[in-house]
Amino acid sequence: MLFYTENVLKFAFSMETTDIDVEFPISDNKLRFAILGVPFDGTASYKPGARFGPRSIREASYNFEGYNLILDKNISAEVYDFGDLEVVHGNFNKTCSKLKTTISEILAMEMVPLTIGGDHSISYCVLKAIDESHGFEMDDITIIHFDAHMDLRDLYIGEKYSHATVMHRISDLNPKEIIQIGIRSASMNEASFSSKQNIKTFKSCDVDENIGEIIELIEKIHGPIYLSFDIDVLDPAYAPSVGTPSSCGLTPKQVEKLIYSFKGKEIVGFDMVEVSSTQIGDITSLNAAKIIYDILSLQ
Ligand SMILES: [Mn+2]
Repeated sequence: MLFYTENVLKFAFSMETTDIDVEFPISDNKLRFAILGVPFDGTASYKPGARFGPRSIREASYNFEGYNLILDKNISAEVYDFGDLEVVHGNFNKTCSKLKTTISEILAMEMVPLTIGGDHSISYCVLKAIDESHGFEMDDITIIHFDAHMDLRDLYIGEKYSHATVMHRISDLNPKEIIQIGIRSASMNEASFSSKQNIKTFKSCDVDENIGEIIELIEKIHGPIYLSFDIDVLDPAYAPSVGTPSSCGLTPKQVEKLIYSFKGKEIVGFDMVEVSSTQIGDITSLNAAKIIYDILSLQ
């Protein structure tokens, strides 16, 4: 794994940030992606270490080849890796404020933010920036949330902002719809909040039994989509290095099928969170990098 290590601070296939032309509007309507690492794990409730996620996912990304054999196309997405946000360790509010500012700048350049966490709390800050930007109305946006957990608590140990409350905070922003996929762990209060808010939930076993129904639903979505991807949606066999592992999860092949069903959809933001690997060649980072690679391959 020593190849390409000179580029270890940029995701594979990233272009030089000095090449971005921010003065002129995009001529061909092609999406431009901005990768931003957010090495913050201040709200981790079980295993900390998600601060190492951005670095280990980027490292694992150099494993992939430019030709996507399954989709029969070369990766051609215009993607720029801006490196990592300067976070304030242990301070969610200050980190969130810096993250919102940076995401707003990315949106002002008409780029799609592709955020690599970090613990899941950061997704709220990205969506809050999208909510406050001029280009989007939150009530047009469908949130697709891949996770083992609902993350719908109102408070977690008295805290409003946490990786365990993030989807409740996002629900407070009143998006068009929230769809959760791969869930297998929740409190009874979260489950009743979910039904009260009309959140669509597909449990891990629903993916096993009827993945076709979920793919059909995704294909029918109109309008902008924000995708929040907690890597613990995968079974710990495929993603052991996560903040809060949960058994009986999805396989990488199921996730691949679900991700490919987003082809042609308007993705306005994506985040990959909760990878806490510190080892080169780690399976969790490899699977996380593969999902980002697939998202880029769809363009
Ligand atoms: Mn989770």
